[in-house]
Amino acid sequence: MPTDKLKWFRDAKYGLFIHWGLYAIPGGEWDGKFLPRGTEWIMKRLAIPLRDYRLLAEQFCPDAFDPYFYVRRAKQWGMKYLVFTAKHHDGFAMFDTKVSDYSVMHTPYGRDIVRQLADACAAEGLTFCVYYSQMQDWEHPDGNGNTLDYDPEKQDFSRYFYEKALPQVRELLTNYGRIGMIWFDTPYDMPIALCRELADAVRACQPDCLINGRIGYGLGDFREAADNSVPLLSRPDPWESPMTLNRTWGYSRRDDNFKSPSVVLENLTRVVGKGGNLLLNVGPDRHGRIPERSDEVLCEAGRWLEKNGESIYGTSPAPDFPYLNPWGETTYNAQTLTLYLHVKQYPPAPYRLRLLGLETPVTDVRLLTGEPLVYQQSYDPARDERRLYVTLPEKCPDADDTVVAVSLAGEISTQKL
Ligand code: H79
Repeated sequence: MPTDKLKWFRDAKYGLFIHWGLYAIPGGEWDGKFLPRGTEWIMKRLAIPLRDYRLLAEQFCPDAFDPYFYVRRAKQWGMKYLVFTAKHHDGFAMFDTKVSDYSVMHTPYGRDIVRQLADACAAEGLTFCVYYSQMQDWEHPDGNGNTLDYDPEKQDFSRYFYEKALPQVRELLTNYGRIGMIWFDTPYDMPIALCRELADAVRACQPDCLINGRIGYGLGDFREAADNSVPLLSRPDPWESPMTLNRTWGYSRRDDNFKSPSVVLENLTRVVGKGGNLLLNVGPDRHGRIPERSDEVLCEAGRWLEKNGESIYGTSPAPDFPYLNPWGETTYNAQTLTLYLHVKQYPPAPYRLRLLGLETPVTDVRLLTGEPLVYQQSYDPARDERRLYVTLPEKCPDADDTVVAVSLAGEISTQKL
């Protein structure tokens, strides 16, 4: 039997995305102009010429960067893998590359960030993954996207591909130990033959390294949802939802629109309940510091996960229920035949929850903390409707998400409308 290289990913459920590069220095502001979203796009969106943008490299000196802090925090936050932007669309490599001078090695800091994070992840037992923007590159004369400095008519994309993208991807997969996954982005109009060549190169270097769906043309190992999007329906194959904590991936000096811990948990249970992983982003500042509010929110969500982790990790995709539940989401463990009800809108007196459409007989209902709950399961033949009622304690045990564990007599099945 071949080993299932997707197993770690299937089990992980929750990962940390880190967007960090030169764009952390302006943090969304340039010459009095301000970019409200997507600060990592500042060069392109504010039409900054490459000769000006590249001067940021002379200022890159993150005095507070500590890879172990990131990795330990990711673990404390309940995350099982880390994806780091080795190179974003701006083309600047956060690692030691031999094929370009446009890298962290040519800054006052002068040390390989990818190496430090890879080593810290290996030491701490977190799966290390890299983001690499394979098509857009606003520094290379033949990369995609920089129409300000370069004339698209004169570009030869394959030159960029063979001179920079392919060798850099090989460097990442050769020099940093085991890479759990390579996260490609925006394939757009990259020729399919080159996408295939890229996938083959990854597999030749590290056959177990996963490739995300944004390599394009279905060549990846799993499907990537659109940025900041949660699918409506459950999918049985592995997939992932990448999401920001505020409204930007890169650091912003002004964006304070952070999700609350409760909204983070709502997104996590929604994604996990439909069979996916949540990849949640932080954007460190120019010093290498994680914004304080990001840390607070993720710590609180992490404390919830410490208590309620069994309702997230090790769960499996389940069939959809026929209706949205006004009280919250469900997750399911196929090994233990347990359905978890995540109660976010606590019902008013008489504190009764209703779940329609569960066909499998229920054998026991209790709070995740162990307290047994009164329940009633019924079938109404006139309506052809299956109902489960659960009576909750009067006092809400956890305002962020109270978890109810429903034990089932067999594999879950649900009614369709
Ligand atoms: O790396 C993050 C984004 O920079 C990248 N994908 C995630 C993971 C991405 N590349 N392209 N896009 C997302 C789609 C285009 C988004 C844009 Fe915008 C809308 C570019 C300009 C307007 C986001 C919002 C960036 C600036 C404002």
